[in-house]
Amino acid sequence: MFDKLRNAFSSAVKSLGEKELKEKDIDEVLSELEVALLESDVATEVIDMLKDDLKKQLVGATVQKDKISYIVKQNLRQSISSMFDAAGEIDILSNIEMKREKGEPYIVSFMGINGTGKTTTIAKFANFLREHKFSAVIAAADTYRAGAIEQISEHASRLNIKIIAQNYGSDPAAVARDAVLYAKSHRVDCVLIDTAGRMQTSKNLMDQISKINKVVNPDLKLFVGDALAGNDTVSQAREFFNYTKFDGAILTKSDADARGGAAISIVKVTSRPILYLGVGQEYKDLKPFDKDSFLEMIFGPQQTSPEMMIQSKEKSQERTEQKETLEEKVIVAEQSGKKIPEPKLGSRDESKPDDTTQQEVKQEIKQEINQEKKPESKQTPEEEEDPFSGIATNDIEKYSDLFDVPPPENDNEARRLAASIRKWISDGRPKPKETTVEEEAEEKEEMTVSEDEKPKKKRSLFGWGKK
Ligand SMILES: Nc1nc2c(ncn2[C@@H]2O[C@H](COP(=O)(O)OP(=O)(O)OP(=O)(O)O)[C@@H](O)[C@H]2O)c(=O)[nH]1
Ligand SMILES: [Mg+2]
Repeated sequence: MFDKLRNAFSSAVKSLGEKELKEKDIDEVLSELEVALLESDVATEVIDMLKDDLKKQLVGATVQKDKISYIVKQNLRQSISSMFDAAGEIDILSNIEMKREKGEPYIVSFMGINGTGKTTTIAKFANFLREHKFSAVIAAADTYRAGAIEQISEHASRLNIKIIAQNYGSDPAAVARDAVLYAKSHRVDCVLIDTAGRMQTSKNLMDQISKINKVVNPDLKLFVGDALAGNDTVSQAREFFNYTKFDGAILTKSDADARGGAAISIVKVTSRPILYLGVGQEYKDLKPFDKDSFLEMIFGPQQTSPEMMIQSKEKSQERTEQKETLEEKVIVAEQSGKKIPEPKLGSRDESKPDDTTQQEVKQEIKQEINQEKKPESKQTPEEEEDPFSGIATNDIEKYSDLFDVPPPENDNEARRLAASIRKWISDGRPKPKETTVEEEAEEKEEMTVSEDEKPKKKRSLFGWGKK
């Protein structure tokens, strides 16, 4: 009887405690996430890369057992968020302004595979520039695809913007150069270069685009990717990046039935930022990319996970949320070696100097967690983890013999049982028949066992009824 009880006690203690994360634990959580990422159009190759990164970050981390899923998910979200941050931002309007002040045009080339939306995006971008009081000239440098020159000319005429074009088959780099010369001589703020999306071979296309870039040396080389391209996005982005070292990307067709995971693929493969999203077929349908709303679209709102919600039924919602956020920060701090995410609680100074060591910040966060825990319990952390801490083994043995106690089946039962043993000790270790009627009534009141679960024997006093 005693061995069984002791074993059950120790397993109850373990389940309350911490665990070192193994690859297997992370795989379990990631298998659910993988489906969600695939459904969001993140390329499979990129999902594998993200999984590997996450394992490198988390394997060996010590986490609360019941929070593994939450922590893995939050770290994935956090590492994608950091990836976007690391790609940086480009303030195009300020850069145009700076060039204007020097009396030079700001040159932008748009490149991407056929049909991704280059020409449409140029028209939207010209409209966006006009709204910000910048003038533009368009270079019709797709001299390959039939209809390409007419298409961009139509947009230019609707927007009342100058276009520089030559015949089909002429040198696109020469068209681009003419547009730049026009901009310089007419003091136009911006040159927007439309390029072909397909040539006889991919190599021809890449050579042509490389030549344009070499001749006019754009201030900004933009890759136009299609949100619907899924797995193809990776190979497209990689190939264009290898040839052109583009500075940023625009993701089109984000309004269509796509969840935008292609943005993750592009940033992961190229470490270049997504600058704008195409969200429709009208000129106004170009929106600056916003990382936070994007992450929300992919992962849902940043809040407690369902398992946290369940816990919060036992504790107050607010306390649980605060504790999870802080514990998450510890894991990120310990494992990623990256800057600790800013607190959501507003409790720490956001302007903390950059040279603050990880160790100091970790310590600070741990203190926050401990402070959070204090009002709830006066016990030490060890005592919190082990409900039987401080109770002598022979008291447990005696109690189990006297009251014929079966092993607890979960953490709550273990806690209740430990409390009952403590009370029994403080009452002077009474034998079963010594228990007074009042005491029995009092203890019964503490129990939450339903009528049909109530054991018939005296051991029902100690509440190990199944949930
Ligand atoms: N729904 C939606 N459609 C878009 C968006 N951007 C472009 N399109 C459509 O995508 C199609 C192709 O757009 P284009 O601008 O011609 O694409 P392109 O990259 O210039 O294609 P090529 O010239 O063949 O290389 C057109 O029907 C556009 O209207 C967008 O953000 N949302
Ligand atoms: Mg085009």
